[in-house]
Amino acid sequence: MLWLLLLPLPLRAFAALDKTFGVSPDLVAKYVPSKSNMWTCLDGSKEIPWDFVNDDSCDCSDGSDEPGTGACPNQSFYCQNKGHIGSFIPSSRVKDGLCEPTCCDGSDERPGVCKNVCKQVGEAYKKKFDEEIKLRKTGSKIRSTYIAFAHKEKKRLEEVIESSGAEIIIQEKELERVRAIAERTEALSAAALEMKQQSPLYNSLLIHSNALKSLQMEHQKHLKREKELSTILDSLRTGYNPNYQDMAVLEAVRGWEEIAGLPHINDVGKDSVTDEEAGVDESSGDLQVAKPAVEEEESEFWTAEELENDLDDLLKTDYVSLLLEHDDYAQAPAEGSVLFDLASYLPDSIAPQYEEFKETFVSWLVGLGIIKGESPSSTDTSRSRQALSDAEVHLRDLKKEKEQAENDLKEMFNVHGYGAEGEWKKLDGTCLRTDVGDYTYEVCLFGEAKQIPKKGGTTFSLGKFSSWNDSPDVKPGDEEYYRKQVYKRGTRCWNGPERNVVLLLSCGTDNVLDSVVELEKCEYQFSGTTPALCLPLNGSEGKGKKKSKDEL
Ligand SMILES: [Ca+2]
Ligand SMILES: [Ca+2]
Repeated sequence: MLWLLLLPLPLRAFAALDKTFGVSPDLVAKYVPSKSNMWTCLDGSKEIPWDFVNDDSCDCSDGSDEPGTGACPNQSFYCQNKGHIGSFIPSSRVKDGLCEPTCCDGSDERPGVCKNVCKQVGEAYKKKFDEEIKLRKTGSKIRSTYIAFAHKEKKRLEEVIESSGAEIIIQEKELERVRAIAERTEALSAAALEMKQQSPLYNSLLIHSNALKSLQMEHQKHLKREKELSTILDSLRTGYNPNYQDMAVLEAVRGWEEIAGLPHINDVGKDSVTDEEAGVDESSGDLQVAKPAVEEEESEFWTAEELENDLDDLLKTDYVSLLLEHDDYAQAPAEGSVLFDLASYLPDSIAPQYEEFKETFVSWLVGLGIIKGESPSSTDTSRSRQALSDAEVHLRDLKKEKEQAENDLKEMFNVHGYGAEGEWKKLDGTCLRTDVGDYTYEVCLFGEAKQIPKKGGTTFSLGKFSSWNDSPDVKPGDEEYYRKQVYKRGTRCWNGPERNVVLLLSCGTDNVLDSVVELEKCEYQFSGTTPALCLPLNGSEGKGKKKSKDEL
């Protein structure tokens, strides 16, 4: 009797609509009536007559009774799109009078309203899909060479780490040994130097030097005094009153004029004298003092000018170095010296051992009275010091090399670095360029992005590599993660922020930069392609595509 109450059925408009119309393929099996011709809403909340399904009136609270009409809110409608791939649209777009582009079969509207274009759409899609497959095939082959490169590089780095590690151990021992030699040699030399300084020649040289320094000081004092005196005499000469007939004054003036080579003050201005005095230096300060009579040795003596300019340098001589130099010089041809020069005849490889051995050997010879007690010369000191600093530099270089290799290796198969498969390592430092307007834009992967003016001018840094896709909703290591690189901290814009770049990448057979746009002031977006993003077709992505193709 109850069903009689529900009789005003004929009012329902789409009674003829297929019950599975608009049902997603994986739910079709659930759209069958019960024996009593009833149907249960998908959420199990209610049982309704089978006729109520797709009757354009919402009966189930979950809306599942209206898959093919827009009667229930927030539902999905499935277009079968035969000849292409099925798709879902919001049920509100069903029979709204507009042809939904994703429903190429036109099933979202009444028959005859929208044309079925699935054949054309499907063909175009297939063509594009095949092209993509081809691109991916070629690209992934290149990508696999990148991965191979990373493995080779990994092996190389491991070898570097191992060999430099072993070398470091050896070099550390070597450094210890060389340092000990250097310290011993230096200690010996200090004692030897003290002895050398007892040399009468050295002591005499110091006395000469001191005497010369004193003489220079005295000389300067006298020059100053002479200058003051000449000033006094000059003013006497020009200022005295001849009318007083003071013979003492006149004599002084005459005497001064003679020494200084000046004309008599009373004759100045008279023609007769000027010729005679013309060549004379009038500057009384620069006196030509009587020259020494030792003519034959004149060339060896210093001129006043040399005394003035060069004496200081001479007095600055490092007498200790001079002493050591002299010692080497004097020692060279002397008896027993072949011992000290032997090192220069030895191959470099055994020279250090020789140096070490020499001390012992010499002490034996001294002990046996065969040679006089001598000590290594300054060349020994500088040589052992050089060996020490060479060893230090070598060790530092080895450590640097090892550290660099370790860091590179760490980044190699790192999702944050060169990718889990190392596929990006090959591109480290690869520079991509493109011209836009008056500029060439360049990005060196994992390096720096630049804006280079074509007609000359300042090149701006647009930022240095900072990270892969830094959006919080992208998981490091996902394909999406590697589709974006961020370059930050470029040259600051005038009155603005630092320039930065977002590089968007997609699969392509070449590493190229396709476009550059300035999204906002100083914010650049570069787009390009790279084989590093062409995942192999048998990967998860390839399977997904195949599946959708099977659905055709
Ligand atoms: Ca209904
Ligand atoms: Ca529509």
